[in-house]
Amino acid sequence: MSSSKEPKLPESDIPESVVRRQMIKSFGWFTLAAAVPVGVYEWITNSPKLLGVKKPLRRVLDANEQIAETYFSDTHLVPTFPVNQAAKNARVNGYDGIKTPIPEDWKLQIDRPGAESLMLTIADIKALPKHEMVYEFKCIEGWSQVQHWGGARLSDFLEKYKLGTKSGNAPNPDTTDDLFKHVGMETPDKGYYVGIDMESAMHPQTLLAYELNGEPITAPHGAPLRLIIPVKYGVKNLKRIGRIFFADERPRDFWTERGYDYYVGL
Ligand SMILES: Nc1nc2c(c(=O)[nH]1)N[C@H]1C(S)=C(S)[C@@H](COP(=O)(O)O)O[C@H]1N2
Ligand SMILES: [Mo]
Repeated sequence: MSSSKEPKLPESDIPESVVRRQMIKSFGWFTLAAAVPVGVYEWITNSPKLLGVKKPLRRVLDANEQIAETYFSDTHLVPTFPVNQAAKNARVNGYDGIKTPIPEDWKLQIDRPGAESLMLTIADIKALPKHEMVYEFKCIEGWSQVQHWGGARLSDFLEKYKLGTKSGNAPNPDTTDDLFKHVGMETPDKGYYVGIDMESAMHPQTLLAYELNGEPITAPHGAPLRLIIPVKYGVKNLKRIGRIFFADERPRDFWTERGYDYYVGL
């Protein structure tokens, strides 16, 4: 992975820790270990990002994996906050799949087995009921921030367009066999991709988000449309969605391929 071609996106207030992480990514582990003072070396060896999920967190994830196996069962809501507690400048983290300009002809491609792909516009998403949510966004690297997001519920979207089922009917709690087990999402350039278990996808706080702090999402935050999924760590909150598809097998997942737990639930 190279970050030498870091994009010149607006709002390029990249925090130092991100720069550090990008350095680690591009220099590689051994180069860095050989080149930096001991204190920094220790900081790195203590970093969950490089060593994978640390043990105590790991146990929580395993418990969550079991919960996540039961469809529609996990409707617990993450805590929400008054809007004035939201960060005015939301932190930016991660540019994989968004290093090029937003495609001018951007459409949301939805692949349905046995049917033609749907090609939707942002207006189609905005036509769904809008939900705003202020909650604590959590990155697995160890930072979190209270942020204010707006968009359509993914569950409303699946319902309206009759998606996520093998029958082509709207999802129905009484016929969970009909649901695909996973939702896959990827950026238009396929440079970043995630797989989400269907239960978490259907969670009422999971949004196809197009607003941050009441304004259209900016490019670094994933314009024109991104996933906001509070029951997962940041890694699953894919920015700039290009395509959505459904599968029983786990869709490929960018950070799982780099050593993270697949579910990374909170
Ligand atoms: N396309 C894309 N989406 C992404 C990432 C990325 O590198 N590329 N990084 C993820 C990670 S690790 C985090 S913490 C969040 C950060 O979202 P933000 O930049 O809006 O804070 O985006 C997630 N979604
Ligand atoms: Mo993250």
